[in-house]
Order: sequence, then C-alpha cells, then structure tokens
Amino acid sequence: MSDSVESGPRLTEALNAHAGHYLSAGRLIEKGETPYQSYEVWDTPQFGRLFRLDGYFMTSEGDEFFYHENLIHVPCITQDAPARALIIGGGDGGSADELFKHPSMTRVALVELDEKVVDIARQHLPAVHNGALDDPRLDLHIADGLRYVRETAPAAGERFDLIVLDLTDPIGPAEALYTEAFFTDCKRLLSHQGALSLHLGAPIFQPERVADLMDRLLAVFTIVRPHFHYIPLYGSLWGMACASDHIDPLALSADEIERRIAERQLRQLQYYNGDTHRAAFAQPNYLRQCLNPQ
Ligand code: AAT
Repeated sequence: MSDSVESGPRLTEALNAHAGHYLSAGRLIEKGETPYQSYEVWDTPQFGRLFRLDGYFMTSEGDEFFYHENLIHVPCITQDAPARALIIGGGDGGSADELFKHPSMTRVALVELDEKVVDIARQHLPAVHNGALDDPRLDLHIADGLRYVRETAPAAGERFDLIVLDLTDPIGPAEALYTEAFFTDCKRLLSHQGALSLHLGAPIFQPERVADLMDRLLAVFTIVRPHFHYIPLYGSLWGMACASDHIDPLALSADEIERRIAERQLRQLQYYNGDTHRAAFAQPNYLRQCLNPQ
C-alpha cells in the first residue's frame, strides 16, 4: 500500500474563498453542456464513477450512501408509515432508491430540472440509483421544482409525507428554492405527519449559509432539527435538516430506531443505524455557536 501522492490531473472544489479539496481525476467518461449547466462524469481512483455539475461534486458511486441515506432515513424512520414523497432535484435517483426501501412507500414524485442528469444516471451511475429510476412507483417529471411546488402540485391537490430538496447549493440556479417563500409553498403540500428534508452546506466553511438557512426554516416550521454528517465527496462535515410542525427525529431512542429498521427490513444500509441517527444531532460547541450566533 502506498501513501505517495499521485501528481496527475485533479478535480478540485472550493468550499469558500480560502479552502477546498481535490480528488485525482482518473478517466473522463463524458462531458458536455445542457441548456442549464455543464456536466462531467469521471471514473476516479478514490470513488469510482463521479458526477459533477458546473464544476461542483454532486455524487459518486463510492460515497453516495453518506449523503442519500442520511437525507432520507432520518425523516422517514421518524414517520410511522411514510407513503408519498416528493423529491426536488435528485435526478441521479439516489434519494429515490433510499425512499423505496421503506415498504410503506407507494409513490415518489421526482421533479428534476435537467433531463440530461437522469440520462447520465441511467447510463453511468447504476450503483447510485440501483434501478430506482425505473421503479413503477416513481413518477418522473422533467420540470422546474419551483414551479412544480408553487403551481402543478397544488392544482392537482397533491399531499406528501416527505419533501426532499436534493438540490444543488443555494448559490446560482437553485437559490430561489432555499427561500422562506419556497419553504412555505412546500409546507402547504405536506400531510399531517409531513416533513421537509434538505442539506444546509458545510458549517466549518460556510457558517453564514448554514445559519441563514436555519433561520429561514425556523420562520416556517416549529420543529427544525439540524443533523451533521461527514460527506467524503464534499470534503467536509455537512449539515442537513429535518423540518416539520409535527414530527421530531430527536423523539426516537437508538433502540426504537433499530426496531423500526428491522421491522421495515431496510436493506443495504451502509451508514445509517440507531446510533448514527442519535449521534448526528449532537453539536460540539463551535456548531452550537454557528447555529445560534450571538
Ligand atoms: N443526489 C445528490 C446530487 C445532487 S444533484 C442536484 C440536482 O438538482 C441536479 O440534478 C440539478 O439539475 C437539480 N436542480 C437544480 N435546480 C433545480 C430546480 N429548480 N428544479 C429541479 N431540479 C433542480 C445534490 C448535490 C448537492 C451538492 C452539495 N454541494
């Protein structure tokens, strides 16, 4: 085993103006431009197939479970029998795959802006979606999530137990989907036990972003629970939140979570268990400070 550093081409991502991280690029599989963004698919030594949009890391075969399992199972296990979910973004199918592990799930609407993302996932990222993109319970819409939540879903009288914002970061095209107004539109579509699940960014490198998003969520929902996970592809500890007026992921003990995992026969969990669920809500003092700046 060698720890020597490979000097070939690197894929880099900035986390802020002063810090970032890199991975060895490996082999380029495909790249191009869609009407919305530029994309690249690489075969990397560290994480296998890796997908980027506009030069930002989105997902990889090797580490996708760190992100998708936590974004989905933290809220879903807290709900009694989640049946209907809406994913905004998430065209790689990783979130849909985790939702379908819950046996009560009858329908997942996936609203992805960019058709090319779904094509790329079908062609190059089978280990991310595991066939979820072709599951009969999936209702795929190629559309703008903003418009879907504001117009399409309300007109159809839709209600969801879970809305997942599996979106690019709140800078650039997805910015309008991280506002108080959009969170309020999402809340209108939630069922009684409904919750919103989203990622918040990197508290160490983007503390203002994380704190701002928490403020916006707290203006709309009564129970907002941030949880934190190290995401290798994003090169940092990453924040996520479960926001609801009714369900509280902190109300469950580790034993109760394990009981539910067994009862639902959740398969192929590479990250999530009762202990990781509880631990994700523990905040070191610097995080408490970030979330409650004086
Ligand atoms: N599953 C982890 C991957 C993503 S991809 C985010 C997706 O959001 C992209 O496919 C992008 O096309 C889609 N998207 C962006 N804006 C919209 C919109 N308005 N409506 C619908 N879909 C949209 C998440 C990566 C997280 C990155 C963290 N740094």
